[in-house]
Amino acid sequence: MKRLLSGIKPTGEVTLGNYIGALRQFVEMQKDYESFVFVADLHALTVYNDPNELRRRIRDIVAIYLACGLDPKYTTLFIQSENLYHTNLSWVLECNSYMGELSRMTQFKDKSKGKGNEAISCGLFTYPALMAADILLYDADVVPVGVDQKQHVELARNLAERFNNKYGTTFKVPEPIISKAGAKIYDLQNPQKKMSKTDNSSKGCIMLLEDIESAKKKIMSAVTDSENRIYYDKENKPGISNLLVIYSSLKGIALEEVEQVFKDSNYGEFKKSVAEEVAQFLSSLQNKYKAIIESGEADKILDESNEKVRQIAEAKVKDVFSKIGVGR
Ligand code: AQP
Repeated sequence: MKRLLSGIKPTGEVTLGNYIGALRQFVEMQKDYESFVFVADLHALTVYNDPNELRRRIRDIVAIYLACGLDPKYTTLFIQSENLYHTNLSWVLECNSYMGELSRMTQFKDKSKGKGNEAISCGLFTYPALMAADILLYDADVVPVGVDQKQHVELARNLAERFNNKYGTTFKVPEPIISKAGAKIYDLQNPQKKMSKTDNSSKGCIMLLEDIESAKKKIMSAVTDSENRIYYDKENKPGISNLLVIYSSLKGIALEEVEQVFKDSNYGEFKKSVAEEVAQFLSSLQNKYKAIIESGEADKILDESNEKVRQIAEAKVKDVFSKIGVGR
């Protein structure tokens, strides 16, 4: 069976964008792959986090994974920092990465824009090598991600090929999987910009654990255009197109079908339906999340996974160390 690997980093509260662009795919694909899904907590360290907040968000992501439908029967869930081999391999891959290619990473360019060198952590620059280690440690065949992460998976492919050429076949070369619809959910107030965890306080971002009434209000006040006709046109109608994608993803029906349903509706009616759909989705998810938090089942699941991921990663790092010549 082919392997799937992906994760979410706890830099803020998990958003509807994370769900539609990534998490939903993990759930849909888990029965067809041997799945590994983790909390990318070491990736959160590229910026400062309050340690208590960070710890709470890590636990929340595990509970959200389970509440969204990741099933430990099919998916091995784990926390990145609990398997130290990630950082071992990351160093080796960093030493095989070039300043030039890391400087071309769009996320690095975006996140460091306007900041002086003293304000940008080296981790922000090198974290794609850690992400490559996350993927290559497990010989992942596929990595489902939102479109913003595609470039990093491509770097992982390049690093795998480079290492294999230098030292002999060691790593599987992974494929990114980008969902056709919903690969990028946009900010509700600025539909040119990605809905992002780091903008959690904004009116443009819906969080999975957010108060339902507040989420509905955000949909109702989403920025649209003045045409008052509902159809998908990403260039000229980014706000309405974003709402169409959100509705179609949550409802599990094609965009064309959604356009048909709302062809005679006005924006007010359409937004109300989207708000209801989002509310229903969030309310069901939040009920499951609460039950999981109260049951304490997440810790048991993580403890059981740890030995499995450690064994896989240890074997890979030993192979790498032996090939590059470190140790005795
Ligand atoms: N708005 C989005 N639409 C579709 N997919 C998205 N993803 C993130 N935002 C959207 C996908 O979610 C997965 C996990 O994201 P991440 O934790 O690696 O962080 P990120 O890509 O940097 O996304 P965020 O949420 O915007 O975090 P911050 O604000 O910390 O940078 C990835 O597969 C991502 O593509």
